Amino acid sequence: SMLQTVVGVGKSQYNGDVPINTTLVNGQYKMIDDTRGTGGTFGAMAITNANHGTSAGSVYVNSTNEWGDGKQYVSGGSTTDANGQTAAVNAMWGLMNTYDMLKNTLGWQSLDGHNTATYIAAHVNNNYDNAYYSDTCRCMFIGDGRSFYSLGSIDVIGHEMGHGVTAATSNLTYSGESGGLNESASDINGEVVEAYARAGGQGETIPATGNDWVMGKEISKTGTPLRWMYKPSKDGTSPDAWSTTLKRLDVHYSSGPNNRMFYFLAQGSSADAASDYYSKFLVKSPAAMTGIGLDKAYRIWFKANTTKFTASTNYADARNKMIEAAKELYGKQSKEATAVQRAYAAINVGE
Ligand code: ASN
Ligand code: ZN
Repeated sequence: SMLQTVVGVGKSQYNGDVPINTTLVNGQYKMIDDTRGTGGTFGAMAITNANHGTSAGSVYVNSTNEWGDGKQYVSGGSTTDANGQTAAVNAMWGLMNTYDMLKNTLGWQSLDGHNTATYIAAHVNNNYDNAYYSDTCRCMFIGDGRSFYSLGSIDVIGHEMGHGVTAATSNLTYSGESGGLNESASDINGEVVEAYARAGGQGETIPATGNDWVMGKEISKTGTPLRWMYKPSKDGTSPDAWSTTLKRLDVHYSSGPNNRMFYFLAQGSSADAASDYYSKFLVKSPAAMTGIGLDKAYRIWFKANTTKFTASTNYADARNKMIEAAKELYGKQSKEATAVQRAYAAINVGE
């Protein structure tokens, strides 16, 4: 390639000083990482400044290779100053780690598996309390937040980019039970990227620890997460187990039981923890189960979502396809396949 990739210093908001890849062009540094992804809108992975609009804007440029100041963006401040760059640093760090987790652990290149470059646009809209993925641009937009801090924590970036992986593979329809599974796929991706990043962002396995099993704690001004994977009902709305009414919920709540299944699969559960919801649904008491660790749990999930799920997969299908994936990866009689079965039984799907 014609571009020269260099390593800059980014002062991130959530992860301290981080090494970020940039590109030196005619004496100026651009927030383009030419080592991750090809093609796409900017020819390589990039971070842009939406500058309070809703389109991508232009790639960040700086006269030195030191970026940001680690502080929350202040509304009304210049978006070309250090404060404006901090959101870009958050974005590049999250995106580098998302890319590396997928590639180094699964051999999956970028979001589509074909290494098509993606980008993140920071400072979308004004005081915007959300972040979102768009499949049109294969990119993500990050708001500065008002009731949240800037929505660029590792788990949020891993979540949004996870929508890109799902869009390129199973393409789970974003409503009903499949929508809940789509959201859960993104929460799972967010936590796995978090675990990978916290362990140093290297290696071919997902570390067993490092993630917090809650979504959005870092961006929360009160310290209260958006979602609790190990016990979704802590948000006051998400169910802990599947039921026939699940499909009517917003996808950010119907994701709950699958998130909990994934937590049990990775981490295990006591009968007590697993049976919390039965006070509400009074079905039966599930057995305690031993987890198989985050690495294996994620490999099974990823295989199922990228090669077995379809747009209309529901919880019952997901359970069957997850068992199939576990058998293919670890053997027909494997403890991993049994663990998948138990984890789904613990959320009232199958037995
Ligand atoms: N941040 C949200 C999400 O990725 C945006 C949305 O509601 N789709 O789920
Ligand atoms: Zn989502």
